[in-house]
Order: sequence, then structure tokens, then C-alpha cells
Amino acid sequence: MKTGLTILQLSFCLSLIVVVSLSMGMRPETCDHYECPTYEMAEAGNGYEIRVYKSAVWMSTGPIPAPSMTEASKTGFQRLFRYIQGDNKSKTKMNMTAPVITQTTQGKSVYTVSFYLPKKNQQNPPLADDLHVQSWKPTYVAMRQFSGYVTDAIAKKEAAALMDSLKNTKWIVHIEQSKGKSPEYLVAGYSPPFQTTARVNEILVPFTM
Ligand SMILES: *[C@@H]1O[C@H](CO)[C@@H](O)[C@H](O)[C@H]1NC(C)=O
Ligand SMILES: CC(=O)N[C@H]1CO[C@H](CO)[C@@H](O)[C@@H]1O
Repeated sequence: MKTGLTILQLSFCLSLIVVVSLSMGMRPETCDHYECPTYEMAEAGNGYEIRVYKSAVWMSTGPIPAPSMTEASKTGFQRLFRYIQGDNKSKTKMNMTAPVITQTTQGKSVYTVSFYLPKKNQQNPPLADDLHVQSWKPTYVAMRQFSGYVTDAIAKKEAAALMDSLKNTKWIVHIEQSKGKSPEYLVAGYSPPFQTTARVNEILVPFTM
């Protein structure tokens, strides 16, 4: 009887913890160890989260032709990894950050992979012949998080689920209006390739209000 009560109390406490951590949003744990772009959470919805990202500077590959998004991500990541190890015009070494973002060009098998520049390198990004700087203005983003290794099919399915969860919300009209101006969706990877468990990925749909 006494044990029963204790377990009941314990599960009550645990459910409180779950509620509290949900209301703090879904900030990936990777961002405790690596620098990540900063944002404010506007809403934690059912199956989605709305974030307002601050302006940020990214270093991007040129368009990578590849048979799949996952192939392009690998190729892009390898180039950007050499870049932060000093393969750039000023031989500057940079710390790893998160996430690495893969951008799809609608209807084409061509992808752009981007690395979030550490704050201290954003003012004066080390240059490289085959990479270019992308400055992102502050933007709203609809986000859905998922685990595991990303495949093209999984990314497509998660993006559809995100759009589904946004139906009948106040955001959808703004997202629809932003179509064409922003890419369909971005895939953000937070976990290094060798990490096999608790991997974190996000589908991001940028939009303007
Ligand atoms: C990497 O991060 C550490 C800890 O924040 C910092 O001390 C170090 O200077 C950084 N290294 C580079 C190359 O920016
Ligand atoms: C692509 C590119 O610009 N690479 C350069 C990066 O920096 C190294 C070291 O200075 C150069 O050798 C590369 O050509």
C-alpha cells in the first residue's frame, strides 16, 4: 500500500517534469555542447513548434548534383568539415557548430549544404573558392523534430506531417503566402554521422509574417 502510493506520487512528479520540459520547447541537446543559431520560441504546438530565429551567417556549398538528398548531405558535410579544419583562404580553424542544413531545390536533384558560422567568425567569415556566405535575416520557422538517420523518404514524410499539424492554425496562411519565396523545407541535422543513438533532426519551413 505504502509502495503503491509512492509509485503513484513518483509518476505524478514525472508527469510534471514532462509537462515542464515540453513547455521549454524542443531545443536539441547538441546545442549544450556546440554553438547553435539562436531563436525565441513563439509556440509549442501539437506536432510542431514555431520559432523566431535571429539573423545568422552560414557558409554554403554551391549546388551539389546528387541522386539523393542524403548523398548530397554527405558530400557537402565533408567539404564543410575540411573548411572548418582550415581549408580556406586564411587557414582559419573553427569549432564545429550545429545544425548542418540541407536545402532542396524544388523539382531538381540539386542540393545546398550549409554550416552555421560560429559567432566570432560571422563578422569576417574565412573565404573559400567553392563556398559562399549566406546571411539570413531574422525569420519565422515552423519546425518538426524526429530521430534516426534521415533518408529522402523520411524527410518527405516528416515534412508532410509537419504541414498536416499546421492545418487550422493561425500560422498556415502565412506559410502558404511565403511559398515560392523560401525553399519548400530544410533538413537540419544535429548529430555527427558516427552517433548511432538519440539522433536529432529537424524539418524547418521558413516563412514571413
Ligand atoms: C572553440 O571553443 C572553445 C570553447 O568555447 C574556445 O575556447 C576556442 O577558442 C574555440 N576555438 C576556435 C578555433 O574558435
Ligand atoms: C577552396 C579554397 O579556397 N581552398 C583554399 C583554402 O585555404 C587553403 C589554405 O590557404 C588553400 O590552399 C585552398 O585553396
